[in-house]
Amino acid sequence: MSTIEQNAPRGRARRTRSLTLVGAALVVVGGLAAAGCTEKEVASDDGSVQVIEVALTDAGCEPSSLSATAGPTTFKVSNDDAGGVTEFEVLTADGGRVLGESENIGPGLDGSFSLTLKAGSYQTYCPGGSKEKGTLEVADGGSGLTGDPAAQAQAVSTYLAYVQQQADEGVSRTTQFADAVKAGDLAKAQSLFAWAREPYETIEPIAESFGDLDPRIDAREGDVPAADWTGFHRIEEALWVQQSTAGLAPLADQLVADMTTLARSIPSVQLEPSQIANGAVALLDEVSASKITGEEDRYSHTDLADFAANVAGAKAAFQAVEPLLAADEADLVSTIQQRFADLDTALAPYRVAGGPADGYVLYTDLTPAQTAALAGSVDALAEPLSRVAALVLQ
Ligand SMILES: [Cu+2]
Repeated sequence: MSTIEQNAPRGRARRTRSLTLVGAALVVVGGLAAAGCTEKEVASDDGSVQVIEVALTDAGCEPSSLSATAGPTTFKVSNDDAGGVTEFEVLTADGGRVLGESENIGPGLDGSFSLTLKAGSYQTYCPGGSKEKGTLEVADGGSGLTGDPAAQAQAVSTYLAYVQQQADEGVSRTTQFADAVKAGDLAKAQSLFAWAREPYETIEPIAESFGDLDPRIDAREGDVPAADWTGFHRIEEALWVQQSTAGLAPLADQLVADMTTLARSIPSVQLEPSQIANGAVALLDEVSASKITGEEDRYSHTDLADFAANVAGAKAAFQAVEPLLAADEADLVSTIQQRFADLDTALAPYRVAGGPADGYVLYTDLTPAQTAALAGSVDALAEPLSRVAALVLQ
């Protein structure tokens, strides 16, 4: 589980906590909303994006009843001083599925996420508020989306092909890792650990959409009750702290089984281009929250391998949706490409042939100044990348 649990240094007065991709497609919910008062700018014929501002307060989401028009929508979520409410979600009318969310927005922070809203009723949810649930009514916008459906479908299928390939590779690598664990070969198991994780780390936002699969595969100690702790990091703890493979066979088998379940579940994933773009940003947030901090691989210190995998996954997601950006977004595209290249350059000094973190040095070999410089490169990329989701909808 690599959702953000710790605040990473981002060097902004008001930090922006970004969005989490949720691997569920928006569905058309039957029935058009009554024409309520629409309070914010509305997607217009020129394809601009409507912006809905939501404040987190101790009472819950403010306002608690929202109106919008079908089309591309960016939710801007801010929290001035609500200590107990840090998250805003948009859910289906029955509350069964999260369609988009912005989380870890503590006092003084803000965040945003984008969705393509279809006409119908939705729930909003600000857990921890005195009134947690609210409503979102979306009226038919008439003209609907202006995007090219064939190009959008192509972007989704390009990305899902990448996800499937990574998931399959994850099964293969995890199987080899599990075999070393089960053979009692401590040195080999340790040497395969970072390598086995990489495919998972490239597609983690997708995995997170499958209920408890991500915690089963990737939870850290304390994320789940001790008796339920399984997956990569449970095995990592035994290999590095206990220096032993004793008793790990069932955990190794379960890890392979869970990775196999993930790979088999990919064909059922439904996505919209905006969710792919949101996922790219979510992967960079993973880097900031759990790799820059050395939190993720706290026993093996192989965080830089995960770091590189998160960035590779973000790049694949961006490349899938990049053809959907209008020609007049060429500057944004070249900025993002340059920042990916800059991040690669920033990582290059830590890449060593045969490095212990599958080609990288250990996290513990970095100085605080070096991790801060890497964090700066990640932030420099996250900022323009976070603007893509709203633009691919048009
Ligand atoms: Cu992770």
